[in-house]
Amino acid sequence: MSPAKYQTMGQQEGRRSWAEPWKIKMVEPIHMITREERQHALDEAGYNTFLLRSADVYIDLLTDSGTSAMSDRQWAGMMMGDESYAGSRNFYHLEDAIRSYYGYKHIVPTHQGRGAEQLISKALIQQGDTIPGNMYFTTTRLHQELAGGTFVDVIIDEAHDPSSLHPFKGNVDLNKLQAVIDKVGADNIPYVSLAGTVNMAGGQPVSMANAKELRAFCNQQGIRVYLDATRMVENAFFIQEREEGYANKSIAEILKEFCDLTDGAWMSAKKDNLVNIGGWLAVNHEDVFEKARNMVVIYEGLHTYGGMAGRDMEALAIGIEEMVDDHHVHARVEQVRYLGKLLTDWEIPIVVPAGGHAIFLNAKKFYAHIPQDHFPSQTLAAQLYLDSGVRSMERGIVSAGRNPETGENRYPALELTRLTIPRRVYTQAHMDVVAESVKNIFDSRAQTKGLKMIYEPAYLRFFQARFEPLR
Ligand code: P61
Repeated sequence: MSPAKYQTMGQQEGRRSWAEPWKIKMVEPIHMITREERQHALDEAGYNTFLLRSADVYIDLLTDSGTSAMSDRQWAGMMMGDESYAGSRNFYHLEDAIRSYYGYKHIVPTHQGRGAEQLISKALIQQGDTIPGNMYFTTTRLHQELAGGTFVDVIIDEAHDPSSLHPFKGNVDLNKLQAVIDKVGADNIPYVSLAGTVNMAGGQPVSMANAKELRAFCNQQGIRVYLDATRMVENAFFIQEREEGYANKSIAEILKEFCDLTDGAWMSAKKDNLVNIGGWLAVNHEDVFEKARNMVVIYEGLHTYGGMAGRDMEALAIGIEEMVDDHHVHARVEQVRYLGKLLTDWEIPIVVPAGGHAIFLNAKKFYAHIPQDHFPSQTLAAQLYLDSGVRSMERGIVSAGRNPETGENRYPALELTRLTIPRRVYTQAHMDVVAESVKNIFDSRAQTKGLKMIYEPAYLRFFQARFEPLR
């Protein structure tokens, strides 16, 4: 008998294959429009994937935010919405879920993550304060700045190096943190802004050991630690996989242990929590809770709904219960890795190790001939869409924006294009189509020219900026 021609992914890797811990009950048809139509759509969108209409997109890897598929239990929960203005029973379910799985005492619901960012920033930051953190995130930093603070990056150097294989590239460098304290004084640092699986670094995790060291250090200095828990479940998976002593602990146990090292968290529930809209702030200190609860009624809604409908809060509470299932997290991260393995095997430059929620193409290397001022990541996102209708997101110089004091462009070391995988939505076959399209534009990269920005909005410019191809 001749050797078999085909091998499953598991066989290729000498292991038994695994599969997602769910089956599909409802489908949403998608289709690819023609190349001419895609060119037209791209022109109309000013070469910005945020400005495309989703009907013109085939496989949508713009974001994992609010794009998850909900379970049958969550949809059933939607029917149990208690749409009372005050004291909805769904709020109390949500409060219980956050207390049980994250362990914080006081909960303030918000319409999404940036609502919670606004509350925590306004509650804690005074004009002139400094907020150190493990790499900026666009909305987080903007709210810190709008509240009068300045964000300072204290992530380890490896995070800025796409090819470093450090297992915890999200870690805080305590020497950098000490240097910030020496410069501005601990009294002018309201908190350390710590994020799980650091989004802009490529979805890179923070180790439990680092979080423990940070906590001890901050206790000595009298500084609080607040967590961006948006993708903390994925961080817990990496700790379970990579950190000594955690292999036999569940995701739920690791999540709780990590959160216990912090004073509170803000959350975009649109990610880990498996819902299409929602967010929350959860804190342990009474004084912070008091401030946030006073403000939530100005900016979001009453403190028992914070901008969400009762049904949203019910789906969110159930999503929290589902997100800690070890099989779910394993399948989610392994799907991301599957795409990463194909691309690395084909020598296409990506951020390694592959992160929790996305594969980040290293556009600086991919288009080594395009200078950063000509927007290589934005160009890559546009080319990928043109090739196959796959939508991705720029995470480079456009996202980094301008320094508010000098007005100069920031030039981030990382110039990346993000292929973000929604949870429980796409299959391995979709990943194959995406990988082949990336390869196709990689093979013809020498012919590709960069872009020129022709419209720049004042805030978070990447969302609405417009571009034109350089001829
Ligand atoms: C995303 F292009 N993320 O990754 P909200 N913290 C963290 C996030 O990832 C996050 C928020 C807080 C998005 C949506 C988005 O520059 C962008 O619920 C770690 O979106 O308000 C959101 O949570 C904010 C895309 C946000 C962007 C900002 O796709």
